[in-house]
Amino acid sequence: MNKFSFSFLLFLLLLTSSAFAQQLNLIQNIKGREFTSLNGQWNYIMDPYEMGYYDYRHMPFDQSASGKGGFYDDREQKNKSELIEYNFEYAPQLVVPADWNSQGDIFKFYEGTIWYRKKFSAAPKTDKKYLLYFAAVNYEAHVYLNGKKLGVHKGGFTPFQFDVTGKLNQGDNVVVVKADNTRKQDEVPTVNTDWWNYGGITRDVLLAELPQTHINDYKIQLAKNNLNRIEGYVQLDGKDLAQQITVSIPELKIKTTARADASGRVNISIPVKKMTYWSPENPKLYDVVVSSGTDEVKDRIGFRTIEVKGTDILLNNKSVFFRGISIHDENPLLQGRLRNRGDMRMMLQWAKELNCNYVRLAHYTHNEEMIRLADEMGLMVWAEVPVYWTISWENPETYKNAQQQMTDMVVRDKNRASVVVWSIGNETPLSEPRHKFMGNMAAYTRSLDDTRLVAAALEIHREGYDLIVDDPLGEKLDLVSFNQYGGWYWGAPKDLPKYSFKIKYNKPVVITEFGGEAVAGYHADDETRWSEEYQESMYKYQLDMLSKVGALRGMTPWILVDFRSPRRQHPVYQNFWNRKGVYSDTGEKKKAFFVLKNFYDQMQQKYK
Ligand code: GCB
Repeated sequence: MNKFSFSFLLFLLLLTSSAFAQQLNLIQNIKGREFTSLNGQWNYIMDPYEMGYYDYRHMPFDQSASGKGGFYDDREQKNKSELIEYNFEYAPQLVVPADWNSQGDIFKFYEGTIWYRKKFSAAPKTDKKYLLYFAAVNYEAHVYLNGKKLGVHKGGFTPFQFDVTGKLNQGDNVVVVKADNTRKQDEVPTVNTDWWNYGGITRDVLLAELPQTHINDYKIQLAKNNLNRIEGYVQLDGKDLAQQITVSIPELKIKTTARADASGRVNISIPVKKMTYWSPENPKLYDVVVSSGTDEVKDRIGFRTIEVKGTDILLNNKSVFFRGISIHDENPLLQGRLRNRGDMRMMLQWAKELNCNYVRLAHYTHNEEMIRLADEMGLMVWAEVPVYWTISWENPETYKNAQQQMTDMVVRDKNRASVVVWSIGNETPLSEPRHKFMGNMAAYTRSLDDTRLVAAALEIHREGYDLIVDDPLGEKLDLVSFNQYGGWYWGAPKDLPKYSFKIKYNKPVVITEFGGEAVAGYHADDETRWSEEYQESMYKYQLDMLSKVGALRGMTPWILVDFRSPRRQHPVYQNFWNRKGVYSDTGEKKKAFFVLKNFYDQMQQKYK
């Protein structure tokens, strides 16, 4: 090992341990705790010049000697001569959780800072601990409680929290959030994406009340490839750590008790004889109760194994075919992010109508509620981080950020049976720095969770009629997954059957994307772009071509529903919509829907 690679390894190790510290902090199953919701109407100030953050010399107020002067002071004029150039009390309101873009034309293309303010009442008790929890804010959030800064979080799709014990007033409190969705090259995602950059407090804001020593985290899942053993851990947080901890699953007559070690941790290993395993056909969830001397948390957990053997994917030891579809976190009817369980159920129900047993939640971490619904409704999930296209491969901060987003996703969703694949990224271009970055991401993700598959959406290259998959990253992944747009970005649909795949790896092939655009209700012959007939025939030829891949074990065509993207400019057909949905933006099924459903019906019979 040369000096450079040794120091790089050391650097990675350091990153890993700091990420792990964070991992231990993020609370598991926030909605299973005592909490007050801070959702609802928040006053807001749109601040494109960030005058609420910087003084006229462009120095941040919150880094000045007094720490005061910013909008987070939430001041009001007290006498007739006082000058204050903002006022939250008279400011208009935005709904939380929700992106701002879908709440008025003025916000549609807005990228920058919006300040949010919420007043709430609290009655903090001296023997309790309090967490202020944000399920997601896009992209950079500065959070202030009663005029004092709690901290900053970057990353638009993962949760974060602050310990506010001792910081809450009896009675009136005020929380101010500076949400900034400015795109930047070195961030994750980077400046260039094919989706709408929805800004704001897009997911729940909760104030949790916990016992001083509480159950902070737990993993209760089947051991790797073992249908007969539940394995995992429970982690306490607080001062009084050496407590008795009990994990019980009443329906299975399981009850196991052990004392936590000095760090508050108990590893669990429970043999199981007879249980109903979770599957899309029977998405069985068990009530699980974790209790300690001072705390108790209830959850609903499914148990299943997932593994790869040769070119097969085995769910509970049985070969499966992933009948999937890709989904963005967007409700086309609102033209905004999914806001609640109703929105999410609609999307997953549409996938079920297509006879899916699997969804790819692209291209970033979706709402925890979405994953919980997938658990309930019986849909396996590919979960992804926004390492998308050409991010800054050589910037260590960018790597750290990507790794942190993976940590937070795995920490949050590790008890969800539906999640079977962790995806480390999408369509990342080949280069040495990228191989290093992505290779490290793959190894890191496995170190966080060895019970699920690790994958990425790769690209192909073409030589004549050969479609070649030989990305070196493929060696480090469990699935051969790639996007290919034959019949849309290259090749005529009817020529697709002439192509054949040359795949270097002997692993299950799960195609992450193919597709093409169609405007619902526009009918023409099958060579006319944008028509439903074009998309329909392209799907037919694609499926003919793909059926010849012996190792084909699934796919998630692009995409369930038309979605909004600033990159899609055609004034007649697109108008800022990417029209590759098999459903239109109003939920109409296009002709391609039926081609795909028919194929999935056949696959369901074949893999019975
Ligand atoms: C892709 C991307 C996806 C785009 C899609 C398209 O390969 O992964 O995010 O939206 O192509 O429509 O071009």
